[in-house]
Amino acid sequence: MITRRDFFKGAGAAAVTATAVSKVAAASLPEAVVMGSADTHVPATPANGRHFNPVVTLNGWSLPWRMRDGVKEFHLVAEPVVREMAPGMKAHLWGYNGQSPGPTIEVVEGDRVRIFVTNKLPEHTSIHWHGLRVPNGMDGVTGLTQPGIAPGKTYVYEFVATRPGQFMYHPHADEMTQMAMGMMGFWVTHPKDYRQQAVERDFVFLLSAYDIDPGSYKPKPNTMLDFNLWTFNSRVFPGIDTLSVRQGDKVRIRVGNLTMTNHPLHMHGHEFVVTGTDGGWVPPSARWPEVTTDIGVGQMRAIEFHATEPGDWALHCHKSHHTMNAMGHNVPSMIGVDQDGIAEKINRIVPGYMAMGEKGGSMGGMQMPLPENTLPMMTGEGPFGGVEMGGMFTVLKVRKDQKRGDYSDPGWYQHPQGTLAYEWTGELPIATRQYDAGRAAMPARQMEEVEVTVRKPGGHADHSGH
Ligand SMILES: [Cu+2]
Repeated sequence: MITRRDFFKGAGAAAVTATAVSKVAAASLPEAVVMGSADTHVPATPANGRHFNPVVTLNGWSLPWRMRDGVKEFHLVAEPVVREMAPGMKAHLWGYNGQSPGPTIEVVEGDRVRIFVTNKLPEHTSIHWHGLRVPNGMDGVTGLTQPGIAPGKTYVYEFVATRPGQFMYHPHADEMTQMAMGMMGFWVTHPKDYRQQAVERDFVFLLSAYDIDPGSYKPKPNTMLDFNLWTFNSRVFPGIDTLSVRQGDKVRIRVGNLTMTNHPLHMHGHEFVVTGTDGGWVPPSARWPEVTTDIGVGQMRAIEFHATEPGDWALHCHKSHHTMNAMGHNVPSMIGVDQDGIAEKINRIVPGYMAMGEKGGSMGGMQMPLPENTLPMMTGEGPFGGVEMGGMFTVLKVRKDQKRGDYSDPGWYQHPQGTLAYEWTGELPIATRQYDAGRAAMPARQMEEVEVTVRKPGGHADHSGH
């Protein structure tokens, strides 16, 4: 739900020092809309300006604008926020308009855009429009193209959005701290003609990483590499919403990486093509199929595919330590070590120590209750038990009956008979197992005979026939 708050009531304290904004100028500021929840908000059809097909920000929202004399005016407020990273864990971050990441900004190629940026942080900031073509003085690099925006002040950025595509915004001021604290947002410039490169579902999210000690709330801004929470839009599994689509939909997923390492994003069940980067659209003749695409630091990728395969398909970073939450890091390997009661003993000397299971790291091996505001390192319940994942992991849900414009979670996939892996009990089940509905039914007995025949060395069966 969007909570609209009167900017001047909300900014009472800041207004005292806001000398940059005169009373007359302040009266003409667009309202600063604030988001109170970390749910996915499906944007409405644009009320004014040139038509476009809005994107869906995973666990996020798009910033409303005001049209004034043909200029699209947005108001971003840089401020401390409380972001729920998953149910059971809240992080005290810095962000924009109530959340981290900030709202997605959507404009159309050719739009004149004016963005008011109010700083409610305890230190100066600026905004750089990553990938956008802007006049040099609008590039937002503190010290190089502008002074930092002091606490309490409002700056105005104004330019014409030209090249369509996917972009990001983030501070170019005390960057290490401000990005480690969650300051970033997605930007989409839609093509002039909304039918160009149109898809049925267009998802966007940013990759960000945090170092938040178990039991605490604030990220450590000096961490260079050893982050322990790997997120899609400052959410971790199982707190990340599903990507729910209708079978047959053409789907685009646009991802930007503002962490300090690369992320090979892997999708199950479908192959896709990389159709765009933050540098533009890839010419069709230069595209190739993938099931994993590596997204480097400061890079963006747009991938596209036809969601032809119904089911619940994992979509995740392929670095396995990026699909776990904070508790799993800096823990020695105890595989094969009998550690009965060892965690309790060590805990008397090293509080917070958690033993990794002797048979691996699964939940059953955990011997310690979690500190407050801490997520289990591998978690999430599926229809068949624990998913044992965290971090950068979510599920692409492809359903035949998912309605157009419906992004809600359709629940767990019901696998048609004969399409589910099953436990071997010594013989094939009596019921005929059909992998493909189009295939002719074959009694189990007969299938067994075929198996036996093809496995016989030098047998009469011709392998090429199967
Ligand atoms: Cu990763």
